[in-house]
Amino acid sequence: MERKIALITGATSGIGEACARKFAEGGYDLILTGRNVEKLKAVEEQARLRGADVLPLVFDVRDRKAATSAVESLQGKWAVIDVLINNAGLALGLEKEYEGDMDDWETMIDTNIKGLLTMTRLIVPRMVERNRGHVINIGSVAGDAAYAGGNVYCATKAAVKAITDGLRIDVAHTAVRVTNVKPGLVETNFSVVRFHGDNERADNVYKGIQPLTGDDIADVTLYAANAPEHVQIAEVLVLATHQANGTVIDRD
Ligand code: NDP
Ligand code: 8X3
Repeated sequence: MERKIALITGATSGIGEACARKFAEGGYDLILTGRNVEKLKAVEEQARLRGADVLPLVFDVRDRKAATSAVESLQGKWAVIDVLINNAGLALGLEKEYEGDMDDWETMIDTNIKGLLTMTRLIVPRMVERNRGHVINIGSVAGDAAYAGGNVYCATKAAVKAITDGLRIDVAHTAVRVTNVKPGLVETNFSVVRFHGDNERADNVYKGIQPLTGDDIADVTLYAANAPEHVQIAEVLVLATHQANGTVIDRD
């Protein structure tokens, strides 16, 4: 059977890295994208060991020119993307909105919203043309409601919901499917990045609760991708068992 191709942004860590492994095991060939060449090589190796043919692409999703030339460089089978996983993203800081760092805001908006839009705009036209494809955006429970200090990050994930819902409407005349996977607490590098490398503060986020893993989210993502063609998993909220929503978390 012909192997499908998935493109994963932010494949160098956490959920993106787990998706690379799970999709490789699931029989996909992979276009892995990220900024860190060394980490990308390591993930590429893991995916190859699991049987995938891999094409690495190094670019920052905020760099529209670099993203465009990377996508335009795709030749042959690599130009036919079956699944786009818009995963690259981050939170920076947990300050009150009136005290927040405006550079952090810009980075989150440029990555989580504009980067995701850039990849969508570059890849979905071919899906529409072929009447086949699947866009899976990694949103968040943070997009459902703001939490203290979440302000701009929560807004970016609320935007991911609106952008995902909007795309689903715009491709409803085609067989292209659109999914918003909304994780809760997942232990990855996310909190280390959020707290600018403060590991102790990052560890505290997952204290007293068994968090989700990148693999848990990758399993759900693969399930959505592999659902029968007539089934569109529009949205899925995946929480840790002792987490009720973005703010109610029962800790030991
Ligand atoms: P990680 O920090 O482990 O991974 C984030 C990935 O995104 C890294 O590969 C990172 O690359 C990449 N990335 C960040 N900025 C850019 C950029 N400008 N261009 C290209 N790649 C970039 O965190 P997660 O795996 O947890 O995060 C993945 C997604 O999941 C994010 O969208 C996040 O918002 C979302 N999410 C995470 C949750 C969690 O609790 N962990 C819960 C809900 C949603 P690099 O190493 O170069 O920085
Ligand atoms: C990541 C989940 O609740 O830490 O989007 O914002 S949360």
